[in-house]
Amino acid sequence: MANFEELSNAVIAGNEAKVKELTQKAIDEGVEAIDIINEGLIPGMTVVGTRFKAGEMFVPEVLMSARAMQGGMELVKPLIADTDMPSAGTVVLGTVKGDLHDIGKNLVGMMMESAGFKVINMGVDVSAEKFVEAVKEHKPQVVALSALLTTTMLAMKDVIELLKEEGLRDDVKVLVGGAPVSQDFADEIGADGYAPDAASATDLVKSLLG
Ligand code: B12
Repeated sequence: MANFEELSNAVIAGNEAKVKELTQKAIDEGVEAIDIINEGLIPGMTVVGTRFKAGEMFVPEVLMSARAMQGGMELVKPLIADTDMPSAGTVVLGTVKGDLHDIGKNLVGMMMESAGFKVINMGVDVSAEKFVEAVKEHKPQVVALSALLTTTMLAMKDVIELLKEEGLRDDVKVLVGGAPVSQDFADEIGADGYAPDAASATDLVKSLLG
């Protein structure tokens, strides 16, 4: 009988070796890959999100948990047919043009992946044109934009404007974040949502997609 709680705890502790060991053990015991994900890995990461939001866990620990979770995911993923993968939706994520900060953006991506979203991580210094291309190619439900500079946050507006010009604005929810960004700014540029941290960002995506 698989011990899902022990697996969750190993994710929370950020212990990648332990997560891999317990995941492999569960696989060997014949536990369904989907159950390992839904009952072991994701609940662990959910606790991490809650603790991070409450200020009880910090960025380095969250990164370790996310890495541990991904270690487990790598073992189970090949066992699941693509169509069976629980996908909550697709998110195109990137840091806007002119901006090279990616630590927070990657954290947002990892949390969203941990919550079951497919994340297309476009990297840094991504132009509005590239975001639009990605929307055409991947047909995501959400476009998530990150900016850490007061000078580059304006590029978020460019992405929204270009989505409008291309007639794609109504197909996606646009989410913005990063240290200088606020709810007021999000409203001003016509974004659908703003979140102050990675855990809230994941909650927001879930609620936007209802
Ligand atoms: C690390 C860092 C760098 C690193 C980046 C490395 C990397 N790979 O990311 C390096 C050294 C490269 C760098 C360069 C520069 N930096 Co710098 N940098 C920082 C620093 C210290 C930390 C940023 C960080 O990673 N924080 C930790 C993460 C986890 O937090 P976060 O990014 O805020 O992300 C969280 C939330 O904002 C949110 N979030 C983030 N993205 C998104 C997206 C969505 C959709 C949502 C919903 C939420 C969300 O969730 C995240 C997790 O909870 C900040 C200071 C600070 N306190 O922010 C300065 C800071 C951002 N940098 C600054 C500056 C000025 C620069 C430079 C211009 C410096 C220079 N003169 O060359 C260059 C610019 C380069 C460029 N073109 O981008 C200034 C910006 C000032 C301003 N108001 O514009 C800051 C504020 C420092 C300061 N006080 O002066 N920097």
